[in-house]
Amino acid sequence: MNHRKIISMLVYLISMATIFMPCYAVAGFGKNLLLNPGFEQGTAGHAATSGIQHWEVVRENVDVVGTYWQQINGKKSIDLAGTPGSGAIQQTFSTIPGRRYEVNFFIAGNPSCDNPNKQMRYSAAGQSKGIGTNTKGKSLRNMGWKKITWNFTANSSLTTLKFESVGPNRSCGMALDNVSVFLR
Ligand SMILES: [Ca+2]
Repeated sequence: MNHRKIISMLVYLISMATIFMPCYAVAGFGKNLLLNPGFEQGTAGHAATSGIQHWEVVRENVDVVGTYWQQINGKKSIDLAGTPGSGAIQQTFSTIPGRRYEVNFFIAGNPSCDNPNKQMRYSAAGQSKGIGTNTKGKSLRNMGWKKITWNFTANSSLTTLKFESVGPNRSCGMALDNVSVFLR
């Protein structure tokens, strides 16, 4: 291989690297930005105001539910209505202002008590959405977990994703598990 060929090959390799590298150099690409996304770290228990690793309980309390109901992923999930309480939890992570992020999570409703209509609101970067589910026909062994997808645009280098119980329920509320945030 002569010098010219080596140089043209190097130019080609560098230009390819320049084309593809930005996709991978951006922080968080292809990786869930949340820690303890399925609430597995920490102990199951009622009226939790702390102890759910990497998550902060920011209003009243939530329940960390174990074998009590059918899980969608792992061994624990959250009841946003605590014992008793209208709970809210959040986690903060690094983001790139102006970029879109995809949020995925699973919801169900605690069918044991309270109004069968379970409601919550979720928010990030000043954008928010309300959601409801109904526990009619559901049971603790047939929770009817469903996946929710949402997108937000970051407006800061740090973003807080928050889930809060909404409505009158203070003991049996929205069940939440398996949360992920991906850079789009
Ligand atoms: Ca879980």
